[in-house]
Amino acid sequence: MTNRIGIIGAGGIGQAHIKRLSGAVAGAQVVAVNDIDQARAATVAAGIGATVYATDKELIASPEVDSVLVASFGPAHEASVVAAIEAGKPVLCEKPLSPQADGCLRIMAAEQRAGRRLVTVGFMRRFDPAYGEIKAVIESGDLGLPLIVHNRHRNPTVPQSYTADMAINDSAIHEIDTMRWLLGEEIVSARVDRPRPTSNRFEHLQDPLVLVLTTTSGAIAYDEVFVNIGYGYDIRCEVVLETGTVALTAQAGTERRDAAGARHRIASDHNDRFRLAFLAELQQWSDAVSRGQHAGSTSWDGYAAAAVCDAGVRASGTSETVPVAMIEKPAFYA
Ligand code: ISE
Repeated sequence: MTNRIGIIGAGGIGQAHIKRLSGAVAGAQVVAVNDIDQARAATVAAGIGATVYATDKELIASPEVDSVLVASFGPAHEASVVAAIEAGKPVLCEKPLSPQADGCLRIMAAEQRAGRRLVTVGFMRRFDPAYGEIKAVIESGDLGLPLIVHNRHRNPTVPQSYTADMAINDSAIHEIDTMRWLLGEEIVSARVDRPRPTSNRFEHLQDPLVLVLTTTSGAIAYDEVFVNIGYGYDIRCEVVLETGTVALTAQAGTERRDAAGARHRIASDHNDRFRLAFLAELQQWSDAVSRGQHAGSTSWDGYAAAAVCDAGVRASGTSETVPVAMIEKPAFYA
């Protein structure tokens, strides 16, 4: 059975997903598009022969739509995700599930009322083969316990609309989820260190910043978030364990060597760097929808990440270590 998908949000990430779903994901078809910008929705829909819907609610209610992919602006996610849950339709929501933990709690409440897991959160790094190898090394126990993680999250640039909080709840949220997933434990506190900012930034941004996370067991994860580094999209992660380390290597498959030296290509953006991860994520989600099952990260994962973001945002601009406030994990998400 083909999984007929409605896309809410036809901006950059929405269009990238449409491209992937239209060519490289088996058993999936984008049949409907909605965007706050009607003209953009019409152009994108015309390119793939999909129907345009004036509102997210109409798209969700349409009988031609089996499942929904939410790729709109973060603060708009909650309303669309809750509507999809209430319509009984599986939904893949881009991160953040909601920029604040409160919004995620309301999503979890709606899902529990519906009585089945319908929400998957777009934490695509969980599908990256190299991160998967790091997880396998940690879980093997061969190098002992993980003690410290050094992360680097570098973007070439961001638009002026990128707010200060987004360094945490739109960018660092990837490392926050990755740390929970790799280490298999929750994050209990957050602090934000503020080095001298680059002059190549918008005045309203602290760029770079270093988010310092502590886990239940006392492991510490550092996350350098530098969203205007200029040279490319550079994601790094090194885990320090008791008797060794394991890290992502340079992502390019080849290295060029010539009279000018040795060098390799650096990814341009997240679609480039996480190409395989995005494809694997979409394929797993679509296959699960077709089988009437849930797969991948849950609303709980979206909530736990948002709770850490809340602490990180509160810690920004202070030198405080802010505890992460979380509810007990409901049995529904066990
Ligand atoms: C963006 O929304 C993403 O999800 C990218 O993966 C991330 O690197 C970037 O910082 C975010 O703004």
